[in-house]
Amino acid sequence: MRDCVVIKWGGSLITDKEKMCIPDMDTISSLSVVMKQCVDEGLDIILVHGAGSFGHLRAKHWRLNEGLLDTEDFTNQSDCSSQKEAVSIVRNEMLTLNKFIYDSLEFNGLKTSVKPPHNWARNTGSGFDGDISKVFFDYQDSLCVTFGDVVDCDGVKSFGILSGDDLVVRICKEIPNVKRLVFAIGGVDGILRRPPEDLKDDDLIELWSPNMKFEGLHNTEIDVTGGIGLKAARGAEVAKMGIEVLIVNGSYPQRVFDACNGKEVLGTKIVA
Ligand code: IP8
Repeated sequence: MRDCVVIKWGGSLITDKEKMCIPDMDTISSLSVVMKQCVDEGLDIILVHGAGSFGHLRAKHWRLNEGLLDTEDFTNQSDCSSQKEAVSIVRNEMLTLNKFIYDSLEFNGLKTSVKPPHNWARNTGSGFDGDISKVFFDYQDSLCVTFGDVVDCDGVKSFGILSGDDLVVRICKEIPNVKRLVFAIGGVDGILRRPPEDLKDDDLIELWSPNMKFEGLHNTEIDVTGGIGLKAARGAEVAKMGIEVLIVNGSYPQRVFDACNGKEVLGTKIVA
């Protein structure tokens, strides 16, 4: 059996996070080349991508992470006037972002199989309901891709945001041959001791375990999910299962390749 690597492309890496729905095509193309090289090296790859400016900005405006709210306290947007409309627009935005990624992977010769979570997952957090082994049945024949999404939820909540960081935990748990999990993130080399703006030379934490503190950057103005803190916590859950977990700067294709292939690389290794 080939080794399987689960990789998360962070939303801030693959989109322009300040401007609504603009992909970073250069980064998407260079990461797609790396995925092809990894498959050629003999790895099964499952790709999970974040939302960046395709999901977070509108989801934040309509507080979709809080579920259906009994309040009129929203400002209408020119193309959206209710939370329910926002749910379907954000789902479409995620499909649009995914199509850029799908096209780029296929262009590089990868047979790609897309699994939009709103079609198969329910509820949020890493304990969400969804049959991973059934949905990802073809991961050994195709490069399977899924992404953070708005999913239906039980009860009055009605819907919520399922982060790609939660999806990776369950994929690592339920796909039998996962050897490592790689978070390719934007703008930083890994987990930093202090926020990037106050950074000193030796502030990259090369080995991180949950008892270590750090002042992670989480842009709550923009993000409806958990930023680097959620990645660290979910990474630790996965490391506990005996799977290698790395966070690397996704703007350096060689680092992403080395991380996926278990070579020494600049970044943060997470241990349980
Ligand atoms: O960027 C968020 O997914 P993430 C999904 O992986 C939406 O946390 C729709 C905001």
